[in-house]
Amino acid sequence: MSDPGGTAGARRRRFSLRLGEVTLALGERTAIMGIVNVTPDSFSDGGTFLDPAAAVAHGLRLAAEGADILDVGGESTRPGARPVPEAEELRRVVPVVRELAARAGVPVSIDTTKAAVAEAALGAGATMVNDVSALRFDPRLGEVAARARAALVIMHMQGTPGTMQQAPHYDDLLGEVVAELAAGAARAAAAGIDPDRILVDPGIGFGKALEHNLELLDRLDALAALGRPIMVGPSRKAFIGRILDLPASERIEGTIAACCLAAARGAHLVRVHDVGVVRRALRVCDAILGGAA
Ligand code: HH2
Repeated sequence: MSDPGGTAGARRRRFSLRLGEVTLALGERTAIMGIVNVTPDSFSDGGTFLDPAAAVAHGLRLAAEGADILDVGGESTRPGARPVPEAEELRRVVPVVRELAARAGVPVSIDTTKAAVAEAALGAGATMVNDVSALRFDPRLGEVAARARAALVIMHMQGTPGTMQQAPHYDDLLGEVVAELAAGAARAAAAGIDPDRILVDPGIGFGKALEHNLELLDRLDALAALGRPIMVGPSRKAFIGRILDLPASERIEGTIAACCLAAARGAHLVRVHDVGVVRRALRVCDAILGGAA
């Protein structure tokens, strides 16, 4: 599609992201990461996909609905969540990653903060690591991702899931988030990860009050200063529930609104539970923004 005003290029820089055998073009249209939570306690779908066969079927459905990447996680990071022992997390995610990597036809990401879990998942066919701690929790995780030549998502979180929502405070929200993401990207590069394989994420809901989440989404383009693709995960989160006074199961329209706004503010990749409806909404947004529908 033509871009007479050059606006789409100005809004979103183009990147190509290597994920194993697949090269994902980022920036032309908004890419989607579909969420596969193999957990009993995730905030919106805990327990639904704890059975490996149900998780695999769900992942295959999300891929058929248009997910560009599937993100498999075995530990909830919702506020106050209990840490999951490594052996249990391995037991939950590895069989699901193996099946999806073989059958889904799209790259698989592992959502973990633990090096041992990442290592096993990468061995089972994952090509991306989504670390909500930005390499703060497990010093070995960077090395593991580097050795496997995996892509790495560096996400911003103030504190830890156990305490992060108690009293989030920032003197300069955007400045602090950008600086901490830059520090995370530097840790990744020091661990040997190719800078071309790093993505950044402001961590919606991770040590953020309502007004912080709203400002981060509205000013997402500030993250472009980091020179890396921008990922964002607003899906069904509490800030939407606060605005609409609705439970997680009824936050789809709010999720779509947040994803469309994020795309217009420069997001390359959105991480969502409801892939089909978000895909359709983003096709319209991307057409308006001058990218491929
Ligand atoms: N949000 C969640 C988990 N992982 N990763 C990135 N990069 N960005 C996010 O915003 C993000 C994430 C929380 O959502 P969910 O996985 O649905 O819930 P839970 O952590 O309760 O399993």
